[in-house]
Amino acid sequence: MKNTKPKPSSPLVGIIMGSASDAEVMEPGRTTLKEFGIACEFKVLSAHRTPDEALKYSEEAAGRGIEVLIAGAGGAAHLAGVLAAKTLLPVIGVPIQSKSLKGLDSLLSIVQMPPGIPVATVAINGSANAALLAIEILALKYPELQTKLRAYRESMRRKVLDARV
Ligand code: RP5
Repeated sequence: MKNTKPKPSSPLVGIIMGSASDAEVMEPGRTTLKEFGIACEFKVLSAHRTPDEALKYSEEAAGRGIEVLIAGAGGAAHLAGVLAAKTLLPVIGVPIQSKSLKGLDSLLSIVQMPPGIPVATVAINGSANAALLAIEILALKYPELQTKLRAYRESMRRKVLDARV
C-alpha cells in the first residue's frame, strides 16, 4: 500500500548549503520543516570545494528516501544546478545574500538555469519559503501536510485580520 504519512524520523528533505557561513540563513528553512513535523538533513557541501561529495550526495539522495532538495549558496552560486544535474528530485535554490553584490549574483546564478535542468528559485535568503514550497510538493503525496498547510495559511490570515494599527 502507498505510504501517505511522513515518518517523523526519516528525512524527506535535504537542505544543503555551500558553506557553514550559510547556515544562519538556511536555519529558518529547517525550523519551518520541523514545525510541519518533517525531518531533514542539514549539511554543508560545496559545488566547487567538494564537487565529488556534492554529486555523490545528490546521486544517492532519492535512494535514501529524500524527496525534495533545498540548496543554498552565495556568489557564483552553482550548487543547486549541480545537485539538480544528478537527480530527478525537485531542487529548490536559495540565493544567499553576498557581501559584494547583495545576493543579486546568487539570485541570477540560481534562477537562470538553462533549459533541461530546472531549479525552482525563491527570494534572496528565502529559506523559509523554500521549505514551504518543499512542503507543498510533499503534500501532493502526504494529505496530512495539506491539512497543516491550510491551518498555517488560516493562522496567517487571522494575524492580518486581527492586526491592530
Ligand atoms: C559560497 O560562497 C557559499 O555558498 C557562501 O555563500 C559563499 C561564501 O563562502 P565562505 O567564503 O563564507 O565559506 O560557496
